[in-house]
Amino acid sequence: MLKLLIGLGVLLVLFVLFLLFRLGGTVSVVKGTHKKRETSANNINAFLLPFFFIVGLAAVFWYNGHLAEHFLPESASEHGHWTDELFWVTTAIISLVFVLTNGVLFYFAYRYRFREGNKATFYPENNKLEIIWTVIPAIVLTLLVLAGLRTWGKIMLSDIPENALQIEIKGKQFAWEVRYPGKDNEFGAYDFRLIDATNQFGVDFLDKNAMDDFMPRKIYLPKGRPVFLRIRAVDVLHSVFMPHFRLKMDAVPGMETQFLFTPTITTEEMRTKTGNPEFDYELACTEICGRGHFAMRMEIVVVEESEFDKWYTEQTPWAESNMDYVKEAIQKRGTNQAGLKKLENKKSS
Ligand SMILES: [Cu+2]
Repeated sequence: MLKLLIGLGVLLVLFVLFLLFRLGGTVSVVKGTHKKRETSANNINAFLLPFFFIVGLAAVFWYNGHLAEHFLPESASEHGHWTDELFWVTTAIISLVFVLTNGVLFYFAYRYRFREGNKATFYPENNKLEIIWTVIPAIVLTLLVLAGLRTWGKIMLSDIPENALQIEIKGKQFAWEVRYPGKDNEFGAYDFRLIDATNQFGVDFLDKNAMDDFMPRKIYLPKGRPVFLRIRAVDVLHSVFMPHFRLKMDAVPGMETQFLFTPTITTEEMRTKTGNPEFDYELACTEICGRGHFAMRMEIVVVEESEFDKWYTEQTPWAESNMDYVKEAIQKRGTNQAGLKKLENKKSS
């Protein structure tokens, strides 16, 4: 309803302006001034230029103010604050320059509108002005790019800390799967040729490190501890997107990508912060990867480190809950006596 009213209002304003324009023409004919080259239409148009600029700008700021409630909440990762800061500094500079330059542009169109007897000044060049508006943007842009590069380096090139939790994320049409390395903190080897309906990760059970790997339905993360993601895809390009952590990294078939970050706010804390008791972090796919793309969502739960450790030890290794499959796989392809023994012990205990 409101939209309809606004639409009608805009139409009405346009209609009134049109009438004024026609009226101006008629009056000038009656007055006998229509021979003059400076008409009221010229003045109205000159006035409308800055008028629409101001109205349009006000509407943009008003609309953006209303959009703010859809913005992401405070970053839940350490590096997210750096990228947010970069984003807002850049946006502020761009907005300021946009308002200034366009303000001048529309004001000049009004100020120097055609008037009877006015004569244009011949002004072919001004080197000083040219230098100023080349050098200042060059310096500002260089500083912005350097700041961006520094931040990128800090996020992407830092060493993986000893205590980092390693998680493997695999994208496929159309689901995410995650693998934790288990108690030994070492992932078992994998081979894409071993992928089948049961063994979705293609884990190689001839590797003893594979025996305690587990694949939960949700991603659990410890607050305050670095997390190292190892990202893979099996079919097409997918993209690991965790907006609340300001994290995005493509999942590429045949090539492992990675991301190191530190969660700083637990799910519970974020629920309090956002005032939304149903808030959940999520992993989504940002690559339009096919028909079921929308289904690529996985919940992320951030908990305090002690709670995380408890959860971690409670998880059942995949090999344990798929014992028959693993035994068969091992017998078919070779030996992993240590692994088999471990499984047997589990069974008898
Ligand atoms: Cu996808």
